[in-house]
Amino acid sequence: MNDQPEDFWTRVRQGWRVARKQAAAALHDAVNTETVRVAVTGLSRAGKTVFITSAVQNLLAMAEGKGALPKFDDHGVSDRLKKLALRAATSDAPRFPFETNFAALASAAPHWPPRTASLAEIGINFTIRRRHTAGLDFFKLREATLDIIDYPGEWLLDLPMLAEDFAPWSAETLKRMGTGLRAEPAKPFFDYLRSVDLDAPADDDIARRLHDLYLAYLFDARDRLGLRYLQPGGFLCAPPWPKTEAMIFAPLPVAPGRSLKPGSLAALFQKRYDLYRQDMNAHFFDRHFRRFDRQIVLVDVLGALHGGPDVFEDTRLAIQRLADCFNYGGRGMLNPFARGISKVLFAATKADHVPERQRDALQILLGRMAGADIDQMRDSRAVVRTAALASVRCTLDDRAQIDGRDVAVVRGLPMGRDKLVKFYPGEVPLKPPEPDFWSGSFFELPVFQPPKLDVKGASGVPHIALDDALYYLIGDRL
Ligand SMILES: Nc1nc2c(ncn2[C@@H]2O[C@H](COP(=O)(O)OP(=O)(O)OP(=O)(O)O)[C@@H](O)[C@H]2O)c(=O)[nH]1
Ligand SMILES: [Mg+2]
Repeated sequence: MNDQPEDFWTRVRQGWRVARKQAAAALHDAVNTETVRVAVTGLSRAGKTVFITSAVQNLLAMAEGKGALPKFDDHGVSDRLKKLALRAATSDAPRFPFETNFAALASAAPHWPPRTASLAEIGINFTIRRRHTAGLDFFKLREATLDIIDYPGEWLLDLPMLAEDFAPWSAETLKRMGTGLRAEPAKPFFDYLRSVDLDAPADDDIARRLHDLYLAYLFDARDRLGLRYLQPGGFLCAPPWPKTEAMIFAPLPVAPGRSLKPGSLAALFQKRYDLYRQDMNAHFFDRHFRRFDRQIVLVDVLGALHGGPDVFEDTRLAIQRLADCFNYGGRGMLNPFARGISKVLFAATKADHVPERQRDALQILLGRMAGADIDQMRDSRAVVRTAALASVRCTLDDRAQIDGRDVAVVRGLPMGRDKLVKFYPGEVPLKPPEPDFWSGSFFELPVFQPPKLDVKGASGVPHIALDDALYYLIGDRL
């Protein structure tokens, strides 16, 4: 049916109005909304979940004008902030259980949130007045979304595996297993391995036995010895895809470059190792890790010192390997993961275990643990910094007499105790310590009870330098 001329022009006018509105909305969105994705990474138990919980609660308190994040006040962010709201879950990832985690910290008997078993994400929407509006209302308010994800620290250490084939990965892993603290828990695995013919046709029972013994070693090394550089991380903490037979493998002594006998155990494990890397890449690194703008790598430096020479060396190696993976100028293959990342912060956590005087040393030591790579990264596209922080400050600075000397200490309530104790952590060295450093008794490290918090979170969570870290990461985008 043909339009009457007046109907036709009415529709043209209507269409034009709709198109104009849509174009204005699209322009408004393009100009006034943006998303900043911050990756919070770190080895297992480094303090990622606590960092995110405290950061979110303190941002909420800052929006209420509670002065929870002084750095944001100093830079006028709190004044310009109109609204801050947590975003509902998206279909991208399960929501970070912020409310449950905060409730644990703020309960009548304060306790720490549980270990993370899978990936979760939280989004925070900021409605904020622009610094400069050029006098136009159109530009007055911006919407910025901050996305933060949490995941088990174990998965992170699969990142270096992406650049390593089965033979070199096996060689390196078996070498580490044969030395230091690891040798004892690894013994049953090595004993059985010696009885296995790697060129014989693959046998399911042998494959499973090797895998089980390797798993037992990994768990023992993590839970009893406190070691962190353990791969594959998906063996210790279920990976983000259903576990299949393809995950039944272990490192084997196969010569790099040698072609493996088809159908043999060695060939089967090599195939499964490649499948594992493909899955980890597709389900975690490619889907989540790659899309970040900013990166904070949390490191429990004090825990590493407390653990003694093997644990310290293990942590140092892990941090160095990770720094290498984030290095733009370094290994080409991994660069895509860091493609969009323009700021990186390496932060030593739990700095409330040491008095103020020693927090600088903690930061310097962390920089040196990351090795030369961290300095190379400074020259590259990303700005890299180091920091020492406490997401939840559980102690106060104090002084005590030790062996007739007046020393700086911290005072806090160890978990499960009813009296505050003064605690002298020992001197934090400025560089990875020499062997004689470990001969003295060093670094007692109690788990402190979180401080009493307002359940409604009105006044935020006490912290040390969390505001500096957060402002460095996102301040320029607010
Ligand atoms: N005193 C103090 N202890 C902290 C702080 N942050 C973390 N901790 C301690 O470190 C433990 C581990 O912190 P989490 O945040 O759960 O560590 P994570 O990196 O998420 O660990 P995974 O989920 O196992 O990878 C906590 O249970 C606390 O005992 C802090 O700021 N101060
Ligand atoms: Mg966690």
